[in-house]
Amino acid sequence: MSQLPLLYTFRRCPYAMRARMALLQAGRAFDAVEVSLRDKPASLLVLSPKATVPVLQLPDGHVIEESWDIMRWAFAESDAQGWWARAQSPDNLDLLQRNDGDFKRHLDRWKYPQRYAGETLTPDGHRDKAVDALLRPLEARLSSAPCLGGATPCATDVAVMPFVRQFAAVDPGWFATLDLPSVRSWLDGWLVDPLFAACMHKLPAEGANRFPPL
Ligand SMILES: N[C@@H](CCC(=O)N[C@@H](CS)C(=O)NCC(=O)O)C(=O)O
Repeated sequence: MSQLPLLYTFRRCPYAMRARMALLQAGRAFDAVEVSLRDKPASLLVLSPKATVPVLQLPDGHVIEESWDIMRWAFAESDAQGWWARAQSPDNLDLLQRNDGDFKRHLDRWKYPQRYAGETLTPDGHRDKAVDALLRPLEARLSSAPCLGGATPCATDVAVMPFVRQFAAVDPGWFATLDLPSVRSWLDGWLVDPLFAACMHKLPAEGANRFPPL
């Protein structure tokens, strides 16, 4: 087994993006396997029968199966800049819950209506619910500080950003018309941030590869 932690990841998965950004920001070296969600490797299924990504296998064999828990592990050894500590405020935990709960649920039902037959809301109804669930409270927060961590980012920024990015990309023309100026400039900043660029490194399709550090 690898002497480094081994991350099973999928480049375009927002949960995996948040895990990769946390590992990179915390300076944790890791190997990574790019997973095809249609053809998951047997080694992943053995480690984690629920078979979602990201999954982190530690050198001692311990397995972490949830993205937020991987982020917690990433910052556990050293959190000199308070990325993890500042993510524990009630406001930030509330945003995380909104993101992973109602926002994600409505986003999926807007983006992939064919997967959700029998919904009472229309796809656009889900889109609007997603705005109310996360983007309005996010706008309120970001209108008084540039980041969810305050003057500098925290773990909540990188936990939420990949999902807002996904939402914005469904219909960029419509997103641009929303009265969410602070969310838009926060997102635009993240899209050109070196941490985000580093987390989007393209891995070879095969095997475990050292993930390049920040
Ligand atoms: N609660 C999990 C959710 C992870 C998740 O749902 N990942 C998606 C990819 S974005 C997945 O692996 N889905 C399984 C599949 O598509 O087979 C976490 O936070 O890590």
